[in-house]
Amino acid sequence: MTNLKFVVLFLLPILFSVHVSSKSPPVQMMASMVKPGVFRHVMCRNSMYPRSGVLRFPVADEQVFWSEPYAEYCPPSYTAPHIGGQVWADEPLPSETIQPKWNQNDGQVNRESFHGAYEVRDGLPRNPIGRTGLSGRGSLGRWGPNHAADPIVTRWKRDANGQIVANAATGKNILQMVAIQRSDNKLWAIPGGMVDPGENVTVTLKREFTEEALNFTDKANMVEKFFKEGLHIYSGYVDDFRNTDNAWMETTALNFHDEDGSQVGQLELVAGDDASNVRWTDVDGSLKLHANHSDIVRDVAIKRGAHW
Ligand code: RP5
Repeated sequence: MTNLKFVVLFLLPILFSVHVSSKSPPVQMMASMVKPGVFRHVMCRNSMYPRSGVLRFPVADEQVFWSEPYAEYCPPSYTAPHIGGQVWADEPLPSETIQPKWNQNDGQVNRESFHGAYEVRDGLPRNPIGRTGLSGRGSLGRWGPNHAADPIVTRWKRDANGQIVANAATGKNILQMVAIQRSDNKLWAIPGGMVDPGENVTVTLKREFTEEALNFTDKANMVEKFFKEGLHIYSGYVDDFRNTDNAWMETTALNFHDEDGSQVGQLELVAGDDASNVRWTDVDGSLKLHANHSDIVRDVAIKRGAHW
């Protein structure tokens, strides 16, 4: 066999298969890393800002990072009128009298980002990921990071006999999670919510789940006990459709797992607060959720050795 024939028949197929299996991770895998300078947000670009007639200034993938020159960049400024005067919202900025303490705890308000110190330009904090096509606060209450907490409550999928169900292709057991349907964008999501000023994240996780997925159940003791042991999944930026150049969502996500399905796995789910629906949902790679919640859930599946 000539050298050329050897290369064509044997070496090229091997090289090609290696190339295919070691290709760069798909976009959704990148999303879970959410590293400034690497991750480019998607949900908060090139769209109409929710519940407004304000169109974001166009930002292409290669124009996201602040380090990339974009001389024509001229985003409209928008802060939703309904947040004015709310106790959960900051005062308008820039201001000659008000000076928030950026990048630290400002009284009861946590203005620290999980991604390190963010820049402050002309008196306003700058989105650590990059351009969103909109300045101002949009409908977010805080300038800079708006901290949320996301509880991913899971159990194993079981058949009518109570046996755990595995996926036929991967052989791995299938997880189910509690998902709510958000009333604002109608997307299914982890039942998370905002951390109140001075509130411990562990309290937010429990409170939001009880409000949105149980509609204030009378099983408070059981929920209290169940939420004692959480597995940390993610802390960082959320690719939320409300983000702007000066205000953005960050979250702390923990997984609470009902191994034998005897605790929260037994409770009747009732949608409450700003959730219009709630249900147990099978966890797998086809799951489409609000913001980058699917990436967070994928990490739960990986950590639990479950099917994805
Ligand atoms: C997402 O929005 C967070 O991950 C969290 O799930 C949620 C918090 O906002 P609200 O549901 O309180 O509007 O970005």
